[in-house]
Parts: sequence; C-alpha cells; structure tokens
Amino acid sequence: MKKLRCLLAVAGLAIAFSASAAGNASLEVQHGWVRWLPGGLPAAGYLTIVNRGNEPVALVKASSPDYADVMLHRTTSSGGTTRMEPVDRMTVPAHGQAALSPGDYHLMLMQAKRPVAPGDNVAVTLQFSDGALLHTQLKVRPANQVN
Ligand SMILES: [Cu+2]
Repeated sequence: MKKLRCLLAVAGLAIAFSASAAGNASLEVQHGWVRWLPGGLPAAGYLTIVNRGNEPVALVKASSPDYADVMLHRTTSSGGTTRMEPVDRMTVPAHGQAALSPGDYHLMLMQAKRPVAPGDNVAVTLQFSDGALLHTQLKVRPANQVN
C-alpha cells in the first residue's frame, strides 16, 4: 500500500465529512461483515449496497470510530498475481446494487483503536457522492470463515 496516498485519502475524508450529514432513504446496506486477521493486521470490510433510487450513486468514503483509517480498496488479479489498490469510488446503479466482496472492492480497516475480535460489531459510516451518510454495523468474523 502506498502510504502517501493513504494520508491524502484521510485528509480528504475529514474535509468531506464536515460538509454534510444528510441521508438518502433510497440506500440500504445488507450483509455487512469484517474478515478479521490476528496480530493487528488490517481487516477487510464487505457489504452490499442496495440503491432503490432513480439515480446512480457512488460510495466515495468510509470511516469507523473503531479504526484510525478506513480506505476503499479494490483487489485485482493479472498474470497470476493479486494486488489491491486504493480507489476513489464504487458506483451503485439506479434500481440496482453493488457489493464489496472478497477478491473485489473492500473496505480496508487500518489500525484498530480498541481490541476487535470475532463476534464483535464494528460501526462504519459510508459517504456517498450525493453527500448522503449511511451508518451501519459490520459483524466481525474470523479469517477462516469466508461467507
Ligand atoms: Cu485492501
């Protein structure tokens, strides 16, 4: 992971979050969970966003009171190597849904501020391109439980 880009993303998050606290009744989060890793390693957050509205909307930021940083990442594979990189947004189509899921988009939860363990819930706030904020809870699962 590129540290400079992480820092820039965090700075952007702080600015964006001071701008709006509106909701969007067309959006819903389902199946939220965290794949927990031992030893203070970053954890991955997965969820499905349902958009019942008439306009596409994009997930642009996320934060959690339980982690110092939350980044939006995407895992890609090419030539037998798998890597992940920060992305700016994930679009959720009108009358559709989009998922953060293993091997694809995910939230990268960095530097837990409290001991987080399987069985816990992690609070996450998602911010969308229309300014809407959505608060959700992700269930923490052990690394060997994939679904
Ligand atoms: Cu990642």
